[in-house]
Formats: sequence, C-alpha cells, structure tokens
Amino acid sequence: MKIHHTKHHQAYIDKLNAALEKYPDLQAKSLEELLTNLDAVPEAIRGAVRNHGGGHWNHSFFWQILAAADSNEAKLPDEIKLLLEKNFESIEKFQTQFKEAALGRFGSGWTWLIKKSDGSLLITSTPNQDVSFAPSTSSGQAVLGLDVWEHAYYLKYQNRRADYIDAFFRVINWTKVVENLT
Ligand code: MN3
Repeated sequence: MKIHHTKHHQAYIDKLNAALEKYPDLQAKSLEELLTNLDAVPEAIRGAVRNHGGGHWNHSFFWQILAAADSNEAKLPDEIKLLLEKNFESIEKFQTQFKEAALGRFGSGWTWLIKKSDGSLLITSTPNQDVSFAPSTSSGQAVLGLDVWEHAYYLKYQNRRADYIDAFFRVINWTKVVENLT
C-alpha cells in the first residue's frame, strides 16, 4: 500500500502536472472540472489528463475509504447494512456481486459502488483510470471504489485478485462511506 501510494499514485500526479505545465488556464481549474469536461481540454493532452488526472482522482478517493481492520471505522453501521440489504438483498449478495464485478474487470480498472440520482445503489466497473463520476455526475456518485489494477495487489497477492478483494472487505472505512452517501 505504501508503494502504491508513494510510487504509483505519485506518478499520476507528476504526469498530470507535466501535461498541464504549458496550460496555466487549465491549472486554475479543479481536477473535477477537468475530468467532467474533457472536451474542453486540448486534444494534445486530453489522453494524459484522462489517464493521469483520473488516476489522481481515483486514488485520492480510494485511500479515504480504507481503514485499519477491526477499527471502529471498519465496523458496518446499521444504516449501511439496511441500505445494502435493501439494494442487494443481503450483505453476502452485495459482496458476491462486488467481487464478481472486480474479478470480471478484464485488465486494469476499478470497481465501484455508486449512488444513482434516484437514491438506489449500483455496482459498476470502469476501465483504466476513467472517471465517470468525479465526484458526482448524472451517472451517479461514487460511494465506494476498489482499485483492481495489478499494481494494487501483485506485491502481496501475486496473481490472486480474489484474495485481495476478500481482504478489501475487512478494511472498508464505513464511516467515510456514510459521508459519501450524503
Ligand atoms: Mn492504483
């Protein structure tokens, strides 16, 4: 996790800054503004902003929804439990569906729990560092996200993405998830 944070995440920040170096007007915009209006970004750096800006946003989000296992933050509050049961029938079914989405993401990407505008919860997955809800668009609002790039788990889990996903369920910061729902 330390390498993931200090090396991988840092590389996205460095490369985003490098791409924006010659564009002071874009530097003045927030990351969310850039990502939700990529058409306004010159074509020469659009790909770099999508990939590295998206990488920065996704990772910044990810660190905040993690907590130490067995900490108070990692305990599932009743309000979330009821909400997950309402949307997915049971906590087990939520975890199964989330895990299937995370395992089913071919190559690199992310798996998300998002809140739609009607209030319902949906599990979805995005490729690469694409951001479809930064932090909130008509597609929905990110509530929980898991990095399933190989760089996120190969040092500890090698090729065992499934074990990494199972471990993730023990370190979710549900206190932060509650905040993300509002
Ligand atoms: Mn990553």
